[in-house]
Amino acid sequence: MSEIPAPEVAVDIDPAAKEQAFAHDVERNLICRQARYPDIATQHDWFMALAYTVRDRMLANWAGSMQTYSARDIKVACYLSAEFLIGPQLGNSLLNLGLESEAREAMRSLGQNLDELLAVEEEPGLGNGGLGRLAACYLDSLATLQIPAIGYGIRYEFGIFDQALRDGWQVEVTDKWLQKGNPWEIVRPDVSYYVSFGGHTQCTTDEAGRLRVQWHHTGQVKGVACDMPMQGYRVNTCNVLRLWKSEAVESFDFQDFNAGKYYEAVEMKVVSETLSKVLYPNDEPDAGKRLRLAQQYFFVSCSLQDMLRLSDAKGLPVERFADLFAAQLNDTHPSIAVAELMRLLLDERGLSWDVAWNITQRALAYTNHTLLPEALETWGLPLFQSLLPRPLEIIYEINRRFLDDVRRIYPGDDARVMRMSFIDEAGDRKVRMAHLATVGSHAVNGVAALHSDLLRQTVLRDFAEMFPERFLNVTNGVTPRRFLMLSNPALARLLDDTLGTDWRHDLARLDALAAHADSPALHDAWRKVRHDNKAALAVRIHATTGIEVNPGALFDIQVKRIHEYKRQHLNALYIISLWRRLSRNPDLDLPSRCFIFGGKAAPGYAMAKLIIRLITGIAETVNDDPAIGGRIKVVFYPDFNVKNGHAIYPAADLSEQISTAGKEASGTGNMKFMINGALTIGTLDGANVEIREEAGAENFFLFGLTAAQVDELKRSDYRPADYVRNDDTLRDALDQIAEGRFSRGDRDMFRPLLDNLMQSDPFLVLADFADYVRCQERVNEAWRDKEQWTRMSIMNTARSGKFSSDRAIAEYAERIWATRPVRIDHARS
Ligand code: 26Q
Repeated sequence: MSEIPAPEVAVDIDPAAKEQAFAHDVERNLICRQARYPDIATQHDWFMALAYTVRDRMLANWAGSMQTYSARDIKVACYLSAEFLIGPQLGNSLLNLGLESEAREAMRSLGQNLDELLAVEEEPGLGNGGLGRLAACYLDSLATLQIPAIGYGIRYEFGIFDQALRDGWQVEVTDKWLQKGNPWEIVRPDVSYYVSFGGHTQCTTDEAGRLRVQWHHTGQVKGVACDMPMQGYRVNTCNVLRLWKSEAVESFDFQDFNAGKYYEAVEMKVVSETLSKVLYPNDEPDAGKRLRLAQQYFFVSCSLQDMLRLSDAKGLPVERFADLFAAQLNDTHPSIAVAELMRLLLDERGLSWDVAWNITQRALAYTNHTLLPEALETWGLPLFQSLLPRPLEIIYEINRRFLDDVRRIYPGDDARVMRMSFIDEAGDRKVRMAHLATVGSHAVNGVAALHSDLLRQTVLRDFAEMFPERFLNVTNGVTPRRFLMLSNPALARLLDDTLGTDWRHDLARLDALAAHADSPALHDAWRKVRHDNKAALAVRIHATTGIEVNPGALFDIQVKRIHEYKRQHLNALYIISLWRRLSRNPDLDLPSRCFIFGGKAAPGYAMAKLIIRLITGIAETVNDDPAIGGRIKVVFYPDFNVKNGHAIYPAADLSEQISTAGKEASGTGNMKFMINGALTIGTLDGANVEIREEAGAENFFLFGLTAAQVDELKRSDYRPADYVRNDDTLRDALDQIAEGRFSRGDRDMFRPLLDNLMQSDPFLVLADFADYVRCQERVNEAWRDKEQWTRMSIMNTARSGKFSSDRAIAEYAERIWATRPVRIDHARS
C-alpha cells in the first residue's frame, strides 16, 4: 500500500496555539450547540461539545471529498449493508485525524479528562455481530485507502438490544443510542426518495409503441438521508455513511379510503412510520417477517435512486452507470437490488431489458457470509407478491431468461433447473435470494478461503459450474486503527519503538517483528504491556460482575454471538472437567485460568440462552469453591459490544475459535485477537485455517474434526451417546450438569441442552470433546514456559498483517470494483 502518503506533520503551527484554538472551539460548541455554560455543563455536555468540534474538523475533508467525487471520471464503491456496527466514533475520529493529544490537552485546560469523555459515548448498535462490524471495518479502510465510497444502510432508531443478566439469564434491554442525540449525524431533508409498496401492476404501451409496466402501489414511504462522516487515517479523504430514515409521505393517499381499502392504507402508514424503527436480530426462528422485507427494499431502493441521482448530477447518460458505481451486496439482505435496479432502469428510465440487465450485472457484486442452510434467506411468495408485486414480476422474468440459458447449456437436466430456479417449489413456494444475488452479479465471493471453496462445492455448486469465473475468495479483515492503535495504545507504542511507524500504514510490515521474537528486552516489554491490559480488564470485570480475577492467570476468552455452531458449550464442558480434576486432586500443578465469555443470544433462541445460563451457573459454582483455591475463574462479561471489545481483545492470552469445522464462514474476532498477540485454540474452520498458515502451525493450537470429517461423520450414523459411554471425563461433566450442580439443584433446567447433545448433537460437540481436552493440555504445557509463550505471542502479532481490512479492501477494489484511490487535495483547516 505504497501510495498512501505519510502522516501530515504540521510543523508550522505551535502546538500550544492549536490546543488553545481547539479548546476555544469546544467551549463555543458547548454554548452554541448544547446551550450550556462550562460551570453547569455535565460530562455529557462536554462530550457533545467535543464531538461537534471533532466533527467540524472532518467536515472540511468531507466537503472536499464529495466535491472531488462528483467529477465524471471517478468511480465510487457503494457498500450496501443492512448493518453497520460502527462502534463509538470519538476516539477513532481523533486517531484518524491525528488530533488525540491536541484534544487531550485542550480538554485538560477546560478541566476535563479525555478518557472519561470517551467513555460517555453510547455506541450505535446498528448491527448484530460479524457482518455488521465487517461493514464498519471496510468503511474505515475505504477512507484510509482513499477510495471514493459510500456506505448505504438503515438508520435504526433501536439497534441491537443491550444485554443484562438476571439470575444468570439474559434479559434484553431496549437500546437507547439516540436518546441523547447523535452528534455525528447530519440529517439531509433535501436528500429524500419515495419507495412504493403493495398494489398491482398494469401493462401499457407508450407513444413509441413499446411495452411499459406501471406499478399501482397502495402506499409510499419517504426515505430521508442521515449522513455520518467516515474519516480515513491521516489522509484528507472523508467518505460518508448514508443511512435512510423512513417517514410517512406528506400526502396520505385518501383515495384508498374511498376505494374501501381503509385497512390497507392505514397499514401502509403504520409501516412507513415503523420501517426504520428496529434492527432485527439474526437467528430468530421466525425471521421471515414482512417488516424485515420492507426494510430491505426500502433502503435498497433509496440507495439506488440516490446513486442514479448522483450519476445524473455528473451529467452522464444512465448507460454509463456501471462505470461510475460499483455496488457490493453485503450478504443477500440487499439482494433485492438486482430487481430494483432493473425496475428503475426499465420503468423509470425507459431502457430496454438487455441494456438494463447488462448495467445491473456490471454494477453489482455479492458477498456470501454463510453456508448454514437454515440461514440462507428466502421469502414466501404470497408475502413478496403482496408487498412488492413489480419487483417480483421482474424476478420472474430474470428467472425465466436464466432458466432458458440453463436448459440450453444442460439440455434435459430438469433436476438442475429445479435446483437453480429462483423459486423453491418444495412445500410453500419461496424466493431464494442467494440465487437472485448470484445471477444478478458479476462477482460472487466467500469470506475466507475454506468458506469460498465450500461455497463452490455446496450451496452454489451449480452456479459455480455454470459461471466458474464469477466466483472468488476475499478473506475478511479487520481495521488495525480501531482494533490495535485505538484499543491497545501501549502495544502500538511498543511496535513503534521496535519497528518504527511504517506498520501504521501497512500492517504487513509487522512481519519485521519476527526478527525480534527472541529479544529479551522485547519480551520484557511485551509481557508488561500484556499484563497491564489484563489488569485493566480485571478492574472492569470486578466493576461489572463483582468477580475478582488474577491478571497473572491465563486469560482464556471466547467472545462472539452465542450459537450452537460456535460451541460455547464445548468450552463449558472443558471447564467442568478441569474443575472436577482440581477438586479431586487439589495439589495438581495446573496453571490458573480465567475463562471469559461474552456475547448476545438472539431473544428467541432458547438453546443459546440456556448456554448462557450454563456458563453463569458454572461461574457461580466454581468461582467460590474453596477446594480449588481460585485457580479457575469463570466470567460472563455482560453486553459484549464494540466498546467492551476494546478492553477485551488486548487482554487475551488465548482466543477460543472452536466452531464445528465448515460452519463459521470466516470469523473476525479471531483476527482481532491475533493482531493483539493472543494465541488461538481452534478448529480448521473459516479464517482459522489462514491464521494458522500465517502464524505457523507451531504457534497455533489445532484440534478437532476437519470439515470433510464432519461431513462424513454426519452422513454415517453418528451416535453421540457412544462418545459419552467411552469417555469417563465427558460422562462425568455431563452428569454434573444433569445433577443440578450449576442450577442450584434444579435437575430440569439444562435437560433440553443435555437431550440435544445426547440425542442428536448437530454440531458434534461430543465428537470433538476428547481432542479439545488434549489440546487444552498442550496449552497448559506451553503456558508454563513463559519465554516460549511470549515468543509465540509475538509471532502471532508479527504474522497478522494479512488480516488487515486494508488488504481485503485493496482486493475488492482491484478484483471486483475496478476503483482507484483518489487523492483529496484540499487544505485541511
Ligand atoms: C436475516 C433475515 C432476517 C433477520 C435477520 C437476518 C440476519 C441478520 C444478520 C442474518 C444474518 C446476520 C448476520 C450474519 C453474520 O454476522 N455473519 C458472520 O459474518 C462474518 C463476516 O463475514 C463472518 O466472519 C462470520 O463467520 C459470519 O457468521
